[in-house]
Amino acid sequence: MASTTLESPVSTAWDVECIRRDFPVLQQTVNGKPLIYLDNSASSQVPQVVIDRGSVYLEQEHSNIHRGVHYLSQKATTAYEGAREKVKRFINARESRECIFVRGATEGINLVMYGYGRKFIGAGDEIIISAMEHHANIVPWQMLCEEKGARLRVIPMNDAGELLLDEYDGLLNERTKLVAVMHVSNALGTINPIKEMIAQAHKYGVPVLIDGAQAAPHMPVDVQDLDCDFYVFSGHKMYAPTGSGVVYGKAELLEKMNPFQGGGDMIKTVTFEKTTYADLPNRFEAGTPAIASQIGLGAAIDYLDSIGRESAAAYEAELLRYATERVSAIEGVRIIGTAKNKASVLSFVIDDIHPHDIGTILDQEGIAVRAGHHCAQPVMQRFKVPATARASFSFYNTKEEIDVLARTIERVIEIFS
Ligand code: 7TS
Repeated sequence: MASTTLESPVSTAWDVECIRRDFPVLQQTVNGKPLIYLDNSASSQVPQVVIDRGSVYLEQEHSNIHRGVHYLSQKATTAYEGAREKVKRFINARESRECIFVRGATEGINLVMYGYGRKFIGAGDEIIISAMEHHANIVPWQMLCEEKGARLRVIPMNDAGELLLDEYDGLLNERTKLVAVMHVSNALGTINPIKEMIAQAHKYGVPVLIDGAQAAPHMPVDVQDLDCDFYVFSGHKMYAPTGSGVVYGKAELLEKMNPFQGGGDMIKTVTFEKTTYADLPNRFEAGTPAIASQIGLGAAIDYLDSIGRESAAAYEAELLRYATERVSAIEGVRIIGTAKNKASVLSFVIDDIHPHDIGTILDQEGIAVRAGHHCAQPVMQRFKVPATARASFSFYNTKEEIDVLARTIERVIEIFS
């Protein structure tokens, strides 16, 4: 079984050993074993070029942005705004001012909740989310519903972890004021048909927010082609440092929204009587932002461009197919999330063994997976499991690592039998 898949044309075209050399963290051992890092959905690792870009900033450019006429401030501002240009190209936004820098997807969704939701959603209105959302795309909307007397509606899913689009159709109506759905599920791996879902919502004039935290690292994203109204993602899941992230919003919507936070850099004029706000994107970036992290995000985008996003995605698809084949063949293992269209996530449970025990034994072998509810408790409830073990892949993982994962899962079962 292994030999046929190892000879696939995609895997031979992708020089994974060369790619791995770009990531210093992967060169270490854990518990005396080579690190096998399969927790990429939580945070991916950072390549040397991104680390180096951060060092250059800290060694030669560190200064506050936008406010200074002096040399260093101008250098920092140029680098920070340069990163915004890279983000614009990365997601094909019309204009860079449509790309707001935030700390991550969570802050991005909260920004839209405060700025758009609190202004435009009221009593009796409805917000549609899906049954597979991360808590980051549930809780802010629940808070808004509670505050405003609005109602949260939930698109259900089938046993494979695919959204029921007929049900979605039935939920859309003249009371719907926003649809907020994830592009790719962090707990199940499902890739949702968001382009169709966005078009469907637009028939009712309803704007759509896409939580792209698990999509941006794994597939090309074109916000104009998708025609989404908002798209949010985190840098630390796409090879950049923590503290970086983006809210894309259509300019005409961002222009109408309330600011998220008040403070420096987001104003035009301030008197004690009245403040006027800055233009986009500054209006949504109060205070000193995570300058070093966002510059790192720009460097991570350059890195992804340099290795080829399409080839990386094809290699990751092959890894997922191989891992699914190997792990699902083990007796007693049940895969949670078997959608036809999936990306980079393999969640599983083993009869009578708690996922935390699986995670602990895997760790002893140097294998990093995540065990828990993955901030998606409703998904766990839907599949009637307390938690899952989750292996999540990146283009720097190998089939040999998946072989070690599969063998170690077999050992876990032996230990507990
Ligand atoms: N949305 C999705 C789909 C996510 O997977 C996550 C984080 C978030 C939002 C929140 O991102 P943050 O960067 O603001 O924290 N998901 C995970 C995970 O699956 N394991 O750890 C974090």
